[in-house]
Amino acid sequence: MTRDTAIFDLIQEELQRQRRGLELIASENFTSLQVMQAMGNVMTNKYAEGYPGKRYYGGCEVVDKSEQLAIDRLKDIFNIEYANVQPHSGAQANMAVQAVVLQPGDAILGLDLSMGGHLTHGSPVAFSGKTYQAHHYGVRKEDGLVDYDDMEKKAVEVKPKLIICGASAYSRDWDYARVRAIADKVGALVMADIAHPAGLIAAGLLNSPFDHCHFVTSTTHKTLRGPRGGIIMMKNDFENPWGITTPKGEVRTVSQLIDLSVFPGIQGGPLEHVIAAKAVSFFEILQDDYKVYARQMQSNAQAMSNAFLEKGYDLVSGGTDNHLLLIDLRNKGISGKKAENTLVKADITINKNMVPFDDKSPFITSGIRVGVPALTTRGFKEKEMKQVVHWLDQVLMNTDNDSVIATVRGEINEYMSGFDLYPEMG
Ligand code: DSN
Repeated sequence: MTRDTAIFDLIQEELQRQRRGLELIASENFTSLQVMQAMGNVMTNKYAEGYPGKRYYGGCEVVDKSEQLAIDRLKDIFNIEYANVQPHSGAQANMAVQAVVLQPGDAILGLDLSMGGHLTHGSPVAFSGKTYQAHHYGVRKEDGLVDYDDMEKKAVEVKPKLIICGASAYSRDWDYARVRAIADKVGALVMADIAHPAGLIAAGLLNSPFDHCHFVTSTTHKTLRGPRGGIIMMKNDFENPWGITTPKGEVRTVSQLIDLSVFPGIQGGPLEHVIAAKAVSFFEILQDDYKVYARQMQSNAQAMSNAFLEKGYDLVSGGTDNHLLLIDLRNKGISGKKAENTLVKADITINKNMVPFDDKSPFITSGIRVGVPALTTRGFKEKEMKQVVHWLDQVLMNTDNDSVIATVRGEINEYMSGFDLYPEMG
């Protein structure tokens, strides 16, 4: 077969891009080589609609074992009763849970996207906002922390069937017990989307949602450092409160409904090659050195936070508990868009991000989000974080000075050559 050099050349180009730059996108990471190898395997050839032991195709005996291993390892990581490892992404995980709990038009309550929330938590441009009647709580203007009083007030007003906690641009921990108390008051169920902090929760460094939230969803590729994908978890299974039965008239458990919601509800054949890679990443998380990595992520984010504060940057909520920072650039007179576009010229990748009570559009934004999972994987520690902030500041203070930007890029490229990334790939 003729080799597709166009694509393999681009893969090489992307490897060089990842190697030479500072990767600060809070939702990105570098998987281990074995996670990546497990993703490119013969299991991609296999159809396996259904679940281990209950498939619609023959020849699933091997992928059954691999998927079961992924499920068992994930259950071990979080000490939980139920896990579904098939969602192709975090969006599908959230969609599957919502499809179990909600009927079209039902009310949901999630953190506002412009305050750090996520598209799948009821944004009008996403399925959740189009299908359900979405309401939002926010963060407090005075300190940038989630406004649980606002959540409670809205919950009492709109009586949501589902309250969603979790965020994609929030640097503080969550009070899951408070969320559950609010939900109980109005008869709602709770879904925690821990896509961002999952790795820190796995390592016991942040509050665990499992004792308080009925459903917990996550992606696997952010702080968990696995392949791109989604997962759904429950600490305890329970009988469905909607009286849904099997064809034989037995009341289904909620875990059965979630399984059915993922397949055949919203997905077809599971990506068994990705599930194998999820299993490998779960194996890695169960090793002691993952805890060391997670602790380093948290220390690095704190070191970065202190370095930004020393240089007069305005951090939403004043700092961080997790792996990311949200920086309001208004006092520096730069938009998020300008910052993102200029930093990338110096091989620094971040994303522009709205800040709470932003006066700019999502295409411009007043802020940027920076995160440390990827650089921590590269081996960066607190000392290197200070250097990173120094470079960011130099570029942000010289957005129209191409010579300063080029000098910073040269320094970064030289520096990064001292931190291996996939040396086996040549
Ligand atoms: N797009 C992801 C992030 O960057 O946080 C969330 O889905």
